Amino acid sequence: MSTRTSLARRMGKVLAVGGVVAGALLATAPAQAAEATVPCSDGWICLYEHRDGRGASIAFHERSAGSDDLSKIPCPECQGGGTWDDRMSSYVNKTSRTWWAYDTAHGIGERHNLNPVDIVVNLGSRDEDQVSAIYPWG
Ligand SMILES: [Ca+2]
Repeated sequence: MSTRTSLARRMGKVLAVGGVVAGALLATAPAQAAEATVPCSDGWICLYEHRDGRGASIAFHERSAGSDDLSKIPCPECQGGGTWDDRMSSYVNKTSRTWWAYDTAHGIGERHNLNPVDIVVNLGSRDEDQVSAIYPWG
């Protein structure tokens, strides 16, 4: 509990400085990433590279602004490297807010509502690997 809390605090500090945070800290736990229930701390929305919370992950704090352009966030842990653009396939939203995910950077294109939820939600097959921007709403 204290470890997870301090991790969240540290990531929150990074967020406050950089605006966004890459999920390297969460992604370095391969043993946990393979489990059906993926750890995601309260107050965070966690995005996953693959369905069922598998693969690399990235987390945004509920007080952050999200990301206007996920191609600006590197994902060295992702399959083939690259960035978080067109990567997300599942998520857990442990914030109190609905988040908006867009298929195109800068909030353009099709929007998906990511409502608060404690379990991993897979995007539809048509929507996975499409998200390019994500913002908290409300
Ligand atoms: Ca896209």
